[in-house]
Amino acid sequence: MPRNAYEVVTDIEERAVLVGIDRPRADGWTLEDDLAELTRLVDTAGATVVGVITQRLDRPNPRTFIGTGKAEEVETLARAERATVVIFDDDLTPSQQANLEGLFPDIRVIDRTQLILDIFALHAESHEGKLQVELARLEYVLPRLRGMWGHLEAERLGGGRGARFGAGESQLETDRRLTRRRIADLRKELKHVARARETQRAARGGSGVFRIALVGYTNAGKSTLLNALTGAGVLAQDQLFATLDATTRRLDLPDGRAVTLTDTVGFINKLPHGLVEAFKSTLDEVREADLLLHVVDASHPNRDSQMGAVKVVLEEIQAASRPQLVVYNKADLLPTLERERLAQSPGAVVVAAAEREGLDTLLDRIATIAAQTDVPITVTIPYDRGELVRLAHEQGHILSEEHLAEGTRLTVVASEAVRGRLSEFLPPVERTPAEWEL
Ligand SMILES: Nc1nc2c(ncn2[C@@H]2O[C@H](COP(=O)(O)OP(=O)(O)OP(=O)(O)O)[C@@H](O)[C@H]2O)c(=O)[nH]1
Ligand SMILES: [Mg+2]
Repeated sequence: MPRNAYEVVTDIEERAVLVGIDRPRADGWTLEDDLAELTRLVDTAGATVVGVITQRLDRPNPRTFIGTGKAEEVETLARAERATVVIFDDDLTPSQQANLEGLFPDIRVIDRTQLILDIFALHAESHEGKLQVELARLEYVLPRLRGMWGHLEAERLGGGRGARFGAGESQLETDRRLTRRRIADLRKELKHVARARETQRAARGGSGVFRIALVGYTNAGKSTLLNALTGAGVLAQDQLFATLDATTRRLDLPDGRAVTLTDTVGFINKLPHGLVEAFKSTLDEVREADLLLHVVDASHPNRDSQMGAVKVVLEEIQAASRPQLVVYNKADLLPTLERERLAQSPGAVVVAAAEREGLDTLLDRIATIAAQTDVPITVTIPYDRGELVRLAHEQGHILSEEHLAEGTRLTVVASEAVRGRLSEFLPPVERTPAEWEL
């Protein structure tokens, strides 16, 4: 069977050897954290970790990433453990990957990014999700295509002898051309598919309904929280990247206001850039939300680093400036003292979504935040336009009401849509000096 980067890692019973590099880090993650997370990813992909090799290294070897001696050690361990795949925690360049596969040709060599792409491929359900994943995978594969002459190409890329291989080159060029064409087609189709959802989203945005997006590290409990708050019934399980598709549900707040709540794909440390790009349209929901609920697995030993990683992704998708409420979840797994300490932190609430604990406090906080964004308007509605007074009563929140000679004077907090209907009865705008100059 030809070995290529399209293969899903779980096609056969995979036995994996992990390779991690111990190097100076500034982001709060340790080698052990990284390897524990990589093990979780391997688990989620349905494979088994049969060995781990680490190396202290300040700078990766440009040819083989790890040193040559270390590569031999990897091979020895992999053979002893009958491993089918070697997984590097760090990104390999296409030539490093090719060179390593050249060293042990019957064992696949992949990196963390490819493993994450494989998991996404396994979990993609919707048509759009599948297209997004295929796009990300092909973008990843394109520079790694080696055609049927992979070993020769590998040597060339690795700076070995030889420059061009006639037949191999042309086969490779065909593969590349086909892949590029498929990428272009996928982009086009994705645009088309995204348009329908775009229209719904625009309608929700235009209606002035307050929009909330759940964001957070993968497995933090976002889907569990959506289910607990809205009875959405989406998949929630102890797996990384269980959710890929965005789901939006209506949520009724204690003050009677209806808002929308959207659950979407989780983030991870070093989330492959290609995936962020491919999921752009899904993540628009996050970028345009009025409030982000940042769901955190408060019981996770890497809680703070995970929060940092979420911040990095939010920055990457230009959503870091959205208003945020931190939701420390899985409080049932915390010692009481820690729970109380977290509850004191400003801009945060503590819940246990799976136990339905703390949800009332959370809803009150959301209601308060949503209400802060309201700007009341005062309108005087003539008595022959009673339907607008009714509209204000039904869909707005009336702060005061007076019956004057010229009509009903209302001060009301309402959605943009309702404000629009009432706007013709706003008092004439008092213009500021700056506006006079225009
Ligand atoms: N103990 C405990 N477990 C919880 C709680 N909330 C969620 N979980 C568990 O955490 C795991 C992940 O929950 P999900 O809701 O799927 O997490 P997610 O953030 O949607 O994860 P992805 O979609 O994979 O990114 C599941 O096994 C849940 O049962 C909680 O309050 N307490
Ligand atoms: Mg989920």
